[in-house]
Amino acid sequence: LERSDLSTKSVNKFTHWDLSKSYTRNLCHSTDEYTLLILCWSPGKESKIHNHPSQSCFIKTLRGCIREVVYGIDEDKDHLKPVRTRFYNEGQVSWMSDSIGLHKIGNPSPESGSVTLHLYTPPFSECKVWNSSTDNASNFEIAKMGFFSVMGLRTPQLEGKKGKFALLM
Ligand code: 2CO
Ligand code: FE2
Repeated sequence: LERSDLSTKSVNKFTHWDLSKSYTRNLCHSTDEYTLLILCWSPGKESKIHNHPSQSCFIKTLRGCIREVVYGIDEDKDHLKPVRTRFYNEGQVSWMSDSIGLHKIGNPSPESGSVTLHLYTPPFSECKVWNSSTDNASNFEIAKMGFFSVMGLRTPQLEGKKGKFALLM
């Protein structure tokens, strides 16, 4: 992923923006073994805290900057606690899995959008999402992973739903 050098044209096909959301999830490719997504982050917005029921999640920042806050679960006190914060600039790759903890990702720039490439092995269709307004570790919902676009085409019917399913973005 670090060595990959994607052309602007190939990335632009998958960049779709919706400034009413923190980010959009755009599916590029998926097999039984892995899935490739491009996420477009609105200025100054961030995801909710979530997990990754996958062995590995690699994230490469393609444009702009991304801030990641990793959380651990304090089992005794049943609350989430921030463990570290890292910034990833263009070209940098991060790795995440449930063995590390939970995280939230955001775009620290108040002016510009950011674009990230995500490689998940194996793919997952649901994850846990925590309520940002509390640090209670039990206060999570199961979110369905929505897709704002698939193979470059808008897919309104596949976007995350409200109600029973928490909205990750
Ligand atoms: N995991 C989130 C998602 O797939 C994005 S944050 O990077 O792991 O929507
Ligand atoms: Fe994530």
